[in-house]
Amino acid sequence: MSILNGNERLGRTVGDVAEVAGYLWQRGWAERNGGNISVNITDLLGERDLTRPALAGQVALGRPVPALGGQVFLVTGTNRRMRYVSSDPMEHMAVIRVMPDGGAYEIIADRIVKPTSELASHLLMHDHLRRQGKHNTVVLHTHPTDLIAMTHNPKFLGRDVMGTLLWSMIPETRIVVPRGIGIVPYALTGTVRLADETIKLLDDYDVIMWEKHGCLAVGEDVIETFDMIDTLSKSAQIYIQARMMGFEPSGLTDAQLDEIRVAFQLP
Ligand code: 2HA
Ligand code: ZN
Repeated sequence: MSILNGNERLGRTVGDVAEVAGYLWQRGWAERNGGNISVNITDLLGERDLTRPALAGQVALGRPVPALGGQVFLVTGTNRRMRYVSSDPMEHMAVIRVMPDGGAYEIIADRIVKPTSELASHLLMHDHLRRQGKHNTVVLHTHPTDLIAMTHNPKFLGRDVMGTLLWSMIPETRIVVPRGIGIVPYALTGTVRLADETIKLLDDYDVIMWEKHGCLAVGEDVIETFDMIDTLSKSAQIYIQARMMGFEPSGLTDAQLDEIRVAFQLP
């Protein structure tokens, strides 16, 4: 029986993931199999689904994730295209359960879709967030063209430089991405090093840029994580268009940004 049968809350979450996967494709942020999404769905499942038998053997994790023992995740499948996740989500997503000791996982959904190549790093991030007591159940990684382009200029890679510049393009960005963006220096995709460098920034930021690669956001739902990246991209577009018109945009002043911070009770 399908894991979706009669589970309205899970059905809604899968629908949200499909909706966002479609946006990522339409935006041109998800070429081929670019990007991946993972959602902790444990709280959406009843006892029967939480304990349903595995479809295949356990797969060991290079680094254990002890805080995730018994937790169940919906994750995009390895080599699967976002454009097809959008049109047929459960054919292109895996449902996995972490073993009680956090040292391995098993696939438990109706058919064997193998999880994203970035699964180990997604799980390390979920493990960190859970140990911090955060309610962030979603990790979203995508390839926004405008934001990635900015990471090719060393002048934007200093601490809080890019985040502050993007805040200053439009008030909405200060409000929707109140903690700004962290920058992880270039590291090979899929590596524990990239995950570790990202985790170091997760206490301070909800959105993190991976230099010359992409963007990662964590949040309480997948729509919210998309909205943060979408808003940053809007700011990047304003910056780029001003530059294309031949001038450096003046940006909101520090006093104007501070006024927004106070008015909206932002951190
Ligand atoms: O899954 O985007 O970073 C494809 C990627 C790897
Ligand atoms: Zn990527």
